[in-house]
Amino acid sequence: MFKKSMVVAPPSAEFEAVVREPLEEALKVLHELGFEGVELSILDPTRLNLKELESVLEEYGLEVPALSTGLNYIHYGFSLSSPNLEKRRAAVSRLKEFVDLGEALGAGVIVGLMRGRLEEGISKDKAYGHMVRGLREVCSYAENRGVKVFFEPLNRYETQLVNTVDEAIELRKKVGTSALYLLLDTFHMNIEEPIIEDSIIKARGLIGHVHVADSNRYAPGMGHIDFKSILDALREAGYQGYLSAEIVIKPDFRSAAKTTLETLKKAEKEIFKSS
Ligand code: LER
Ligand code: MN
Repeated sequence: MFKKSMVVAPPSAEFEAVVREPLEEALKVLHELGFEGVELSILDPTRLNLKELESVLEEYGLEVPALSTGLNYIHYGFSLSSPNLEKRRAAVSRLKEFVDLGEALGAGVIVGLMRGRLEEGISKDKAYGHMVRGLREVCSYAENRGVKVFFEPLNRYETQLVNTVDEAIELRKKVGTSALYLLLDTFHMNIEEPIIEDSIIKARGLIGHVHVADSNRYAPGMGHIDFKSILDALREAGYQGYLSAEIVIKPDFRSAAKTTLETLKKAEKEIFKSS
């Protein structure tokens, strides 16, 4: 059985595939429904009151498997591959601040949108080089603190830099660090991977975190992804981390969270019964 979490962002977040509710209310609902964790999507980790956060996490018995950082690209344009030196520096130092928070919470740090999109005035090779150097700096900082960095292949409509599992494995070799793991997101995989299950198996040993969403990015169970088959592949690949729902909320938070859990638990029951 996999542990489950959901991505929760501040209500002001300009990204739709997340829960946007006041944190404490969101944690209460996740706890009541039976989630084990919460993935936190945060803009500025240095402005967070760690003591307060730890106490509310403890109150609801929730872990934080991962910290989602992409709002820093969406709201501020911080990007590891930007042609603008200031934006690249801001991305690296912000990711290091996330590593500090990750160390305190026992959470991994996600690099998704913060690798950036290919911007005007820079070649793909040059942007890729910036991304690799930025990741090296962040990963060596993370390695020294025992924190994992979760790099997420994103579909081609969100970035031109690293869309597939193959490309992410190649990137990992180029960065040359043991702190870098892959974050597999079923929504992106459904667009980019020829056969999702085969790509999961290929990533064996390197899977650090998993985002679940159905084909339409609604809750698992609301589209046409076969979660039994996906979870079976994750089990076969030896993955033991979280399934974290990063979904567009429809019709409302509580129902979407319930549908997520029901779908994943049903799939798990079938897999673990047959193994
Ligand atoms: C972030 O985890 C993600 O999946 C991206 O789609 C953000 O745009
Ligand atoms: Mn994702």
